[in-house]
Amino acid sequence: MVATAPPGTRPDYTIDQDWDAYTPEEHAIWRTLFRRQEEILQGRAVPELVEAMRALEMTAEGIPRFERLTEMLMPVTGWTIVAVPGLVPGEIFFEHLANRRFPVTRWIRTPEQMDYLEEPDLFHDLFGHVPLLMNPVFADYMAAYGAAGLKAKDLGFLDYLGRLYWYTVEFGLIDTPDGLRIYGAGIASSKGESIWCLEDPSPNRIGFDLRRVMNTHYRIDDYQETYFVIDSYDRLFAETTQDLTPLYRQLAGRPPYEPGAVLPTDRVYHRGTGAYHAAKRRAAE
Ligand code: HBI
Ligand code: FE
Repeated sequence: MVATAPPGTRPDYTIDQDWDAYTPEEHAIWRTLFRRQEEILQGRAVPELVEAMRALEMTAEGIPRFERLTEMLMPVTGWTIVAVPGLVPGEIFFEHLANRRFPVTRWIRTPEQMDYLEEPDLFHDLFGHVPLLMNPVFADYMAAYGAAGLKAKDLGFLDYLGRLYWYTVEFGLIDTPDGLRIYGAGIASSKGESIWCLEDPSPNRIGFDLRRVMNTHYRIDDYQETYFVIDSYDRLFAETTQDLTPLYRQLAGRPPYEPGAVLPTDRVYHRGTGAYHAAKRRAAE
């Protein structure tokens, strides 16, 4: 679903952030979310995520100014922050990423949406996605991903890249000497999933493999049944800058794996019990 562009949206779907228009209530929602998530991420997210927030002067004080973030981000990895009204068409999204412009949704969730909302809001995009753009390797991966998306679009293989994005940029885990850590924005911006993805026995935790990830369905409405674990951002960059066309052709026609599948070829960090999603399926019957 793509947001219909409200009046004043430019052809590339960007708008002005209009920081002065945020209400005290909206700043208060940012403060509540920031304080809660910053606490939860201690010891659960990669250290560079919290370090980057400090470097970007992103605090609980209030909603950051995109221009100020861009001033600090641009010299480090060449990325800029652009305001958008919400989800933008895939091609526009890839075009922005390929040109090192990260689209950040201007609106922030309401108090009723505090724990779950289906579309990315300002907190998801700023708190979840932007800090890692300060990491040079991850920042290069995101630009390479955008370029790959523009190529895949012409080839009709966007689904494969959508899954890659989902299982890395949104819901990725990374192996560190201190154990598994969160780097995916969809987890980092979510209270429940930040704890659940690492500590609950229910989900699988499986070593990242490009083919495997590109050919595995994901959940958009609930916690993931499987989290994929990388060993470095370098690996993501290296695999995404190769020519993916032969890989797409190999995968075309093979039915994707179910989200909860565990294959004999998988490097299994943790084989999940699946109890959480099984209980949900029973409750839905
Ligand atoms: N638009 N603003 C915005 N943010 C996203 O994360 C986003 C998007 N459009 C499409 C999209 N993500 C995904 O479908 C990508 O896989 C293309
Ligand atoms: Fe996102």
